[in-house]
Amino acid sequence: MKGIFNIFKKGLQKTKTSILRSFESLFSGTQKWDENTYKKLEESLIRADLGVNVTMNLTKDIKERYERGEIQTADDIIEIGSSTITKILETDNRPIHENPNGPTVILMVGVNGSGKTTTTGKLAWKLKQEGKSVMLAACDTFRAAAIEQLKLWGERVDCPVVAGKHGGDAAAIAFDATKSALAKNVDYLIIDTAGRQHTRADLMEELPKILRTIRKNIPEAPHEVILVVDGSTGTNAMVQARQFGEACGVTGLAVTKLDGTGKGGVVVAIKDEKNFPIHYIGLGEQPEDLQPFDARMFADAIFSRDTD
Ligand SMILES: Nc1nc2c(ncn2[C@@H]2O[C@H](COP(=O)(O)OP(=O)(O)O)[C@@H](O)[C@H]2O)c(=O)[nH]1
Ligand SMILES: [Mg+2]
Repeated sequence: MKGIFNIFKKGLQKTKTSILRSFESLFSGTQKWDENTYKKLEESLIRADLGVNVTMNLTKDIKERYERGEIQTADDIIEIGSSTITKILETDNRPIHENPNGPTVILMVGVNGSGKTTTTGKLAWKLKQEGKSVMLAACDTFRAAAIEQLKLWGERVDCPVVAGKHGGDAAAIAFDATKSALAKNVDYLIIDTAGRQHTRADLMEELPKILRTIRKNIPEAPHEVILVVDGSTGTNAMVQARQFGEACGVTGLAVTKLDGTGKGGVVVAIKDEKNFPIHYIGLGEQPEDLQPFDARMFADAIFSRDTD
């Protein structure tokens, strides 16, 4: 457990720094706090990407407690921040569903560059570590390098990849992959798709087509539609969660690239507004850098002040 916590802590170092700094700055002057103090706190919480709603609620809470004389040191607000954020993050999470009657089909969606293919590879590795059999489907036929990238992950993780040609029909590959997953009786089929934007009508239309062909073979599939958002884009990740949440029947979230950025606060903002189950966070590009989302560990990693 200590090992995983250290990965979290290392990955979320910059997020931690930006949030802690905003709390500690409140104690840098010796004067009594006033409206200006709270305004500064609000500004820094917004800058830490916690979102307007969380920022307002947290500031109000801190203000009320300060006025009741309950806050003396930075540790007191860290405690309040930590428990508030843990509560938000803890709500309604669950592991990914497992279909007991055959392949569990997971569809990965998100904008270009968000980390879908990498997360697909990392998730395959994780499932294989758990002793499951996994098949991948390269349904991003739009970008030339995407098929090769997924095949490389297939080699690395040692699982079969169903792929077609660059520019080919993604729905046809999804059809072949579901058929093959049934025939080989694999535990998981993970379908990587092309990055889509609302402005790309052709890519947005491709998704319903993929869904239709999957369901010809496995009527209740996909069992999960995981939206992959790039956490390092801060509030942009929030926008992606809003747009895709409505358009794609998203069932859960993976937030990538939380290593080496100060933007982890956006996970709190997304959870507070959308309340998607957060399944995984990405803390790097290696197979073991996909971590199951653990609300308490996430909050502890942000708020722990020890330096080891
Ligand atoms: N540091 C870091 N890089 C990541 C992470 N996930 C993905 N990447 C990188 O982000 C880039 C885009 O990822 P990719 O999976 O190709 O995105 P896709 O277009 O959504 O399939 C690649 O260079 C990945 O190696 C992560 O969790 N941390
Ligand atoms: Mg990709």
